[in-house]
Amino acid sequence: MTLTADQVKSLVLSLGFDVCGITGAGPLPEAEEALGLWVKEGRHGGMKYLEDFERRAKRFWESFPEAKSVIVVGVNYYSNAGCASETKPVGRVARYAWGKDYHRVIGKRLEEFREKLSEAAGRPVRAEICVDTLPLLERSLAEKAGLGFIGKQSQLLNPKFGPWLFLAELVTNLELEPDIPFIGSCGTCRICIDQCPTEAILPEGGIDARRCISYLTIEHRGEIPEALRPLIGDWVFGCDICLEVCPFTSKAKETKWPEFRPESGFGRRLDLVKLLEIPSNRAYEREFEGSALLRANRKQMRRNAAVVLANAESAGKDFGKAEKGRIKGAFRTEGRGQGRKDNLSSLDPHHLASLALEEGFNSRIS
Ligand code: B12
Ligand code: SF4
Ligand code: SF4
Repeated sequence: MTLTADQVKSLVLSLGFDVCGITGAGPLPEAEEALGLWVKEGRHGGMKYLEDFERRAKRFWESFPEAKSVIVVGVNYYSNAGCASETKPVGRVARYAWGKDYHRVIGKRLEEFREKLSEAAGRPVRAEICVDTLPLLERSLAEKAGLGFIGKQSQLLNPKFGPWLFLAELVTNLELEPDIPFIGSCGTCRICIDQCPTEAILPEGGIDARRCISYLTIEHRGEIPEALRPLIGDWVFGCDICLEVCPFTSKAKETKWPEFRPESGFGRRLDLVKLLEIPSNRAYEREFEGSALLRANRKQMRRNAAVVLANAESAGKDFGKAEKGRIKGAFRTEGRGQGRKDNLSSLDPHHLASLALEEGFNSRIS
């Protein structure tokens, strides 16, 4: 049976995906060139895997010469579940990591879709699943598949859900009628550029990852440049500011995927003392199993926690004697800090950050 694009989209939506668009298979030379220039300017920071993107993309398309269509799906992960105000030391987590790891959840649902696709076609269909896992430029593909346009903060802005969609794809040998690319623009708006605390968004749109809090707290392995630390505020994992302030967020709706609601994971804030008291890398991996938080390792999280605590202290927050004692204890018992004779009278920002950094980033702060 020959499947039509409309039949495929109905199947996708029946599986709970929120939006679906279709575009032709094959490389995206203009977008890849834009990525190449961005990398050449060093804006990718330490994300080495973006350096040979074009070669990997070429190899992928060569390995799948019969690919005809890319089915792009979007999953609304927005949740506005409230939470009580906290007096204990906490760090904010970007919304995409509140619930379960989206790679796993969406990957599983796409496997189901792949099976159903073959059933509906009455023959085995070749289909490769991508949730950040193949060398595909997902936002550019989504734009081409008519799902929205790329805003200045570089997120895909969807007319129904705003910037709060996860993107994923199924590359298939089915020949399906493609959608018309979405045409849209931010116009003269520059709210995200003005509101980004680290000035990471470029005037012409796109970001310099080296300044982006999301990059610094999740992808970056070394120390966080001193000048940027105070600007990180209370973000311990990722950052949502340029999505929150975007006028397209007025379109946001509560997710219908329970997996992405805060109660399915670690929620919107992490208890920093509990985080610091996790005794080993293995215990850390066990604790965050199944969460996107695991993208940052324990060393990175301890560094982030130190920066957030230092910022809170600078802002005049007093956590009380007991919590302070636990924080200092958590740093003292770790690695090179073991057995330290420190007698910290406060959570001095520089001292605290240096304790965390000494644990493995081998950096000195004057
Ligand atoms: C690397 C990466 C990051 C990096 C760099 C982000 C970035 N802006 O590029 C860091 C770690 C900072 C990051 C952060 C976040 N990320 Co991220 N990230 C990616 C990843 C893996 C690759 C993105 C990439 O290629 N960047 C390279 C640069 C060059 O992209 P760019 O500047 O936007 O340019 C592109 C387009 O604008 C366009 N373009 C630009 N100029 C031109 C010119 C021409 C002529 C043309 C034709 C096209 C074109 O083409 C370029 C390539 O696609 C994608 C998944 C994927 N495989 O696509 C997820 C992805 C983009 N991230 C995602 C998310 C959710 C986030 C965060 C919101 C998470 C958080 N809350 O902390 C933040 C948002 C920060 C921000 N403002 O971008 C989602 C975005 C979903 C959406 N609706 O858009 C994706 C798609 C993951 C997913 N599967 O859902 N991310
Ligand atoms: S995620 Fe945060 S730091 Fe990164 S560009 Fe957006 S507002 Fe700026
Ligand atoms: S805040 Fe304004 S400029 Fe930034 S992405 Fe949204 S619409 Fe575009």
